[in-house]
Amino acid sequence: MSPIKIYSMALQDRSDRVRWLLEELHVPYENIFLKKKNGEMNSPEYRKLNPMGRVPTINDGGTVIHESAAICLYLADKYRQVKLAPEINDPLRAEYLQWMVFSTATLECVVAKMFYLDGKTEAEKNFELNYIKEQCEILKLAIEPVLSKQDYFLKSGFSAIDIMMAAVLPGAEEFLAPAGSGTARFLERMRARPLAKKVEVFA
Ligand SMILES: N[C@@H](CCC(=O)N[C@@H](CS)C(=O)NCC(=O)O)C(=O)O
Repeated sequence: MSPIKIYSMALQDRSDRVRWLLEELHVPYENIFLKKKNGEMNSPEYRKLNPMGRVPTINDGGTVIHESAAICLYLADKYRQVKLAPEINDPLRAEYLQWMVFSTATLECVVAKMFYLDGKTEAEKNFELNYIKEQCEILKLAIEPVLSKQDYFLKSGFSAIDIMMAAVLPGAEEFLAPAGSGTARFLERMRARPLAKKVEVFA
């Protein structure tokens, strides 16, 4: 069986969570780094895999998927013997799906705004930062009660959700994970995981 191909620009784009999950699942993969400057994101061959010219995309023996959360849902289910996803009939499955979708659809939508502050005037930056801070206070209402009472998002233990969340949260860590919070302790725990270090998720 040929290894799963991961298309990305670098180790630290949104492919980080896919690579980390594959490591935790002990599944071989091949990195294909696209050079944006050379137009490789927009080549006709790549557009066939991802019509938007974005990353990550995986090709698993002809099964092609983009959207990092969908990729992680697919992989954790496909290799379910490793138990990084609750089974379909497990009562925790609903919570699992909720957090997996939350990680990109709700959390990353806010966190990603931190990456677009460059080039803005001071006034625009302050306006934007106030908005992000306000939104993070709302996000914390969902996240912090969970992480202040348990080590992982699911009470059953480490799962694919923790990978998704740990890959996204650091982008707005100052607002989402103040010192002493359950979220800060969670990130510390995730940063210590050998396979996260191996694939340089937190570099
Ligand atoms: N929601 C998508 C977002 C994908 C996305 O926007 N990826 C960025 C890189 S992290 C990208 O490809 N940007 C296009 C570019 O930089 O040209 C996911 O989670 O996979």
